[in-house]
Amino acid sequence: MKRYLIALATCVILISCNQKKEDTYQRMPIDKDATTETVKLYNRLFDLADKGIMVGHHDALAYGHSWYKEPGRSDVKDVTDDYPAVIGWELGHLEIDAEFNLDSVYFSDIKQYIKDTYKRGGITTASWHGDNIVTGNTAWDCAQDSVVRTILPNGSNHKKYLTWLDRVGDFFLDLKDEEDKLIPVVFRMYHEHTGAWFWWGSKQCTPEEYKQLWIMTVNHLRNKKNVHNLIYAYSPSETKNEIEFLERYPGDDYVDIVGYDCYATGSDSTAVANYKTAMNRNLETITAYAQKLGKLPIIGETGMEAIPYSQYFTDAVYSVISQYQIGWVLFWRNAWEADKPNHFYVPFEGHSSVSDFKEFVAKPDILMNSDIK
Ligand code: BMA
Repeated sequence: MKRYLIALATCVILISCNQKKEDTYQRMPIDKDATTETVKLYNRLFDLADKGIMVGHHDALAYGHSWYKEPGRSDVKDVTDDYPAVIGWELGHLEIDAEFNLDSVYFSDIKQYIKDTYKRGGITTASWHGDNIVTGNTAWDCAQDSVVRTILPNGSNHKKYLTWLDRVGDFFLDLKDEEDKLIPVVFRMYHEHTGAWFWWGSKQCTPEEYKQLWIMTVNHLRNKKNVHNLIYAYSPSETKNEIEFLERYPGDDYVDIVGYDCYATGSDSTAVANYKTAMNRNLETITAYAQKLGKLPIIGETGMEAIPYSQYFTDAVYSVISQYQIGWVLFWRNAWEADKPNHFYVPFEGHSSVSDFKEFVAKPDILMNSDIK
């Protein structure tokens, strides 16, 4: 009886705590047990979207064009004197218990960068190019069309895959601030799945299998691992319309943020024109959907490799995105590797697009770290 009463009291307390959260905050993420900090961040993201569009950069603090691991440095900061408001990190190889990710950034360092970012009032998002569990090769090994099937419940790799998810979950559970509270993170998982270049892509699994993979992942992290500091972002590669955008959508109960990834491919004016068309089309799709369903729209990844167009930021990006209300635009990484000298998406000191980038970030509706503190 006593045990029953204690259990009952605990339930009442938990329900009233949740009730309080729902009363205090206008919006709740899909995880009804999300930590207060996560709910706060989720609401803050909508408030910030009312103010402007945040600038994001992938791997911003770990390395940049021709440098690696210099404390406090960031190519964006070198050029603009401010950190990006949103910083993206890559979790690929966490699943196989590696010490560093597939771009050679130590997970222990990523944890510290996330803590530093949080302390500065910045926002963290993570992507995950997890290996192909069937072949042991990278996420880009997409020759098979049965990898997802083997991962789903009853599949031959299901149990093993759950250990991979456990490692990812443990990483998120290890992100604590100075008060020992969990740091909330936007997890943009199984991205670009409308393309066919990852094992979870459109030619590698059926829409139903993809949805099941997503739902299984959320359920495992949230319900089994008790990870409650995540906001889930759905980010296909650019799509033609809402029908394609939603073909593999796991459902509104499993997604907080809707976005897309889109790159300018090529370097001439046609490349820029095509990019603007694709950006407009995808922004229309995601903002309309977000508006209808109360989700936050974002641009998960974008960029023009090596930035051959010196007005890329003000013309190709700003002139389009400023017409929409979105949370952020995240530019892809500036590779540090000597064999990838042209793999960069924001300018570094001396690059021909520096002044254009500065003009872009100075727009009143473009937000950097110091604008969101
Ligand atoms: C790709 C490239 C690769 C990198 C991968 C994961 O777009 O930048 O060099 O390894 O993302 O970050």
